Amino acid sequence: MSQENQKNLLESLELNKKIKRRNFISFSTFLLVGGAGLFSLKKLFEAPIEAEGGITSGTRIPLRKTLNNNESFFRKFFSHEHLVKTYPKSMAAKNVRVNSDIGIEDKDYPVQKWKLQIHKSNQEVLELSMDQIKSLPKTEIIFDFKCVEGWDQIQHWGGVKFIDLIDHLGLKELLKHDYVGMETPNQEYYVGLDMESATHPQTILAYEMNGLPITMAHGAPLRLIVPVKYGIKNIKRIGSISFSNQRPKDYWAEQGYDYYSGL
Ligand SMILES: Nc1nc2c(c(=O)[nH]1)N[C@H]1C(S)=C(S)[C@@H](COP(=O)(O)O)O[C@H]1N2
Ligand SMILES: [Mo]
Repeated sequence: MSQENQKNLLESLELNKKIKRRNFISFSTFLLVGGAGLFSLKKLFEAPIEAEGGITSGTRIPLRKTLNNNESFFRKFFSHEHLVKTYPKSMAAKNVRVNSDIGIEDKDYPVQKWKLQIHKSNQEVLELSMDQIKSLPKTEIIFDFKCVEGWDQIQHWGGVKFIDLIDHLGLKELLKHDYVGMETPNQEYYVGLDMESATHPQTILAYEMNGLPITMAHGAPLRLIVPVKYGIKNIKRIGSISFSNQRPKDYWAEQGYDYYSGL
């Protein structure tokens, strides 16, 4: 072997060693990082599931914490100073879109006999007729109604602000709860709302659409219009309202949709 060749051989052996050392370091780092990842995953899966009973239960607590933090951020963002954009009446759709009809399929539902039930915390139930509701101050709103399925439409609704109704009934104590639950009379569709959104100044219990009584398909005689939320929360044909500190059951949250469903 020439001296030149020998030098090359020695150099390449040296290089091989270096590569081996580097490979060793990378591989160890890989093991360490991977191991740490597995460890936190293991911790996550060993973490207790959120207490049973709540609709969002079934999520590991560390994940639930992140979701809850996001939610409190959005709650502040949609505080009562933040109003949804409104439009002139002339821009409101004449042919108002009808979406799903869960809980309101019955075409012969006796609207005349309908009464709104308000469950007070002490098991007492208050019943209100449509005339009583209509005697309260009326609020109208023209806004862009948005459905999670990807459509939106400028619509004109009229009714009583949820906050005004509670106020006029002298039930402000009930607003100390964290949540409001609403169900159709047959209890087949139901929504849960955080108190901030329920008492938002643009949230109304609507009995009019384009200045006329709400049609059956749109939720006669009374439906929720909560402009800070997607359509799914805007329950048609409200039968009862209740208050709680735990999340009320929510039809679409049970199907995996975001409980909050804010815009
Ligand atoms: N009772 C009841 N309310 C409901 C629904 C429903 O299926 N049943 N669908 C929701 C959805 S997904 C949307 S987008 C709106 C649609 O209201 P609209 O039919 O008046 O357009 O109602 C919401 N409220
Ligand atoms: Mo929707």
